[in-house]
Amino acid sequence: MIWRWLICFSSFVLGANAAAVKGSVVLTGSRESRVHRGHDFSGVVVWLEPLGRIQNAADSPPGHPKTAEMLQKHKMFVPHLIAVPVGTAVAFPNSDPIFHNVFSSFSGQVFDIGLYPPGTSKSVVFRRPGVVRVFCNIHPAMSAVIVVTRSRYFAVTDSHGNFAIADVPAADYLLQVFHERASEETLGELQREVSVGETSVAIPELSISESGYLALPHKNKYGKDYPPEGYAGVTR
Ligand SMILES: [Cu+2]
Repeated sequence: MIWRWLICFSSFVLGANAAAVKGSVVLTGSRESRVHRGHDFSGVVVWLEPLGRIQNAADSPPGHPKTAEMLQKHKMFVPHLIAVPVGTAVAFPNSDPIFHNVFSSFSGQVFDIGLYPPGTSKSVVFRRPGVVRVFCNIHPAMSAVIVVTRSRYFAVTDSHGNFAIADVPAADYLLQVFHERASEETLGELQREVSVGETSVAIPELSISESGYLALPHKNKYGKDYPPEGYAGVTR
């Protein structure tokens, strides 16, 4: 009995009973030309939430790096979207010759790391799973999304819409999807259970509609409209 347990444990630690989960995403009904003309299907997050007894082990694998980076460059966050597991410290280096700020007032995680000068960086640790929309209090056009997943088994689609989650331990999972320009209802319908064994799993193509999406202006960190440029000494 002890030997059987040891073999099972070793298999998990060494990743013997693990496989890749792959698939692709298609975006439809988009108003963005890079999507409907350029067929750029990047930026969709796909992740696997373990179901059942493997959950704790799969959520806390040894040696997993818990840092990530989102640059501030040319008055943009680069990349616009990242996905990280819970507990990750995300650094926001300021690569511009001007001051920037990073804040979020959305439910995923509320924070404000203040104004900081060119060539410096500040970090935030994301301790709760959820979708965190990130802004700069000076530049209203700056926005980004950080998807904090409960599980480490996630991927973000490339420009072709392809994703691949490597080394997923054999178990049953709930596949979940996030796309910035899709409704919660649309994303909810894409959820499905996935059983992972010793061979790769191919997920049937995921079609995500952007129809009905409207980008709304956000407020500054005080919950108010951004002052117009030039007003009260505001320069951007
Ligand atoms: Cu800024």
